[in-house]
This record gives sequence, C-alpha cells and structure tokens, in this order.
Amino acid sequence: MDLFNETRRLLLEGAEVVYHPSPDLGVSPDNLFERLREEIIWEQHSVRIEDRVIPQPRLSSWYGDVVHTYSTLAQILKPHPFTPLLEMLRQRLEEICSSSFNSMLANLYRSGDDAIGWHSDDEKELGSNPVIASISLGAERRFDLRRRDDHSKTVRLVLEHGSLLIMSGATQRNWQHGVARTKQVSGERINLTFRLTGAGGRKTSL
Ligand SMILES: O=C(O)CCC(=O)C(=O)O
Ligand SMILES: [Mn+2]
Repeated sequence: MDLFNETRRLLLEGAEVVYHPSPDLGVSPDNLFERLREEIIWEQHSVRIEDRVIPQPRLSSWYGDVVHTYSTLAQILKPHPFTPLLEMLRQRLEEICSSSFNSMLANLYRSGDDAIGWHSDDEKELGSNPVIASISLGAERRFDLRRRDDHSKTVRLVLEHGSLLIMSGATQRNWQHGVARTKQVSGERINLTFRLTGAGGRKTSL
C-alpha cells in the first residue's frame, strides 16, 4: 500500500504528516550538515528516572529567541540565540510551512547506538495542534510512528539526507514517534525540529 497521497501527505488517521525528500533550504544538504556539525553547541543532556540521572543517548541543543528557560526532569536549559544560518533556515521553513517558529531543538545521533524513545511533542507550551518542522541531515535513519491508543498501528519511514518532515494538526495528540537504535547505521545524523513555543518548554523523553 502507498504510504503517501500525491501531496506527499502520509495517509494516517488522526494525523497530518507531510514528507518532502528534497526541499529547497537555501544551502545544499552536505554544506548544511558540515556547518551545523561545527556551529551548533552540542550538549549532553540528562533525564531523571525515579532517583537516577541518565544521559540521553544523543547530543542536543536548544536554540531560539524565547527568553525563558527550558527544563528537563534533570536540568534547566537556556536556549542559545539563533545563528545567522539557523535564522535563515527558520525563515525558509516559515515560508514552506506557512507557520511561525521561534525555537529549535537540535539532535546529534553520533552513530546507530544513539536514539530517541517513543514520545509525542505534546508539551503544553506548544499548544494543542503544534506544527513541527523537522530537517534530517547525514545518515539515513528510520523514523517510527505509532498510535497512542493502539501500539500495533505502526508506520516506518526513512528520513533521507536533506529531507523535511512536517507534523501538524492532531498528530501529537494521537501518535507517538521515535528513532530506534540500529546496528545498520554507523554514520552521524543531525536532526533539527523547529517549533513555536509559548511560555516555556519541557522535554521528558529519554
Ligand atoms: O530525530 C528525529 O527525527 C526526531 C527527533 C524528535 O522527535 C525530537 O527531538 O522530539
Ligand atoms: Mn519529537
């Protein structure tokens, strides 16, 4: 069965997910990967699970022009200001998505051992129907989606180098997503998710 209709919209009940394999981001994907690898301040963040503090299995960093701080269970994170390159990408994505973005979470998956567990981007500060614009660069990784109320309904995509995935509407209310560990990938992958954040942010997924 085709996963997409002709507008590259994923055919998922209760979700709006659009995949663009090669959007015009104003910079080539190779160049973007190299510059972001250098320029982003990659940090090791941790989450608290019961009484243990566990490092996330990836490096990450928050950027944005929102002056408040972000909190995880284990630490308070202050976003870095957008660089000119990130500001250019933000504006480009605003045009493509016809939406506003004021913050961005960057993830660096150093190898197939790095991952992000099942979660929804449903922090209250994102509002009820957030638009999440997600750029993938570097190694191709599998992106899984599953229904929150029926985990047997699972869809798998491969996010290609230079691609853009847009999740909007009720997607975060009805579906979870994640990037699983894999032995088949050894290269690095960068993921940027642009969001519109209100009065603060909270990340709790491992
Ligand atoms: O790496 C990805 O494609 C997804 C990252 C993600 O879901 C997140 O940071 O919330
Ligand atoms: Mn997410």
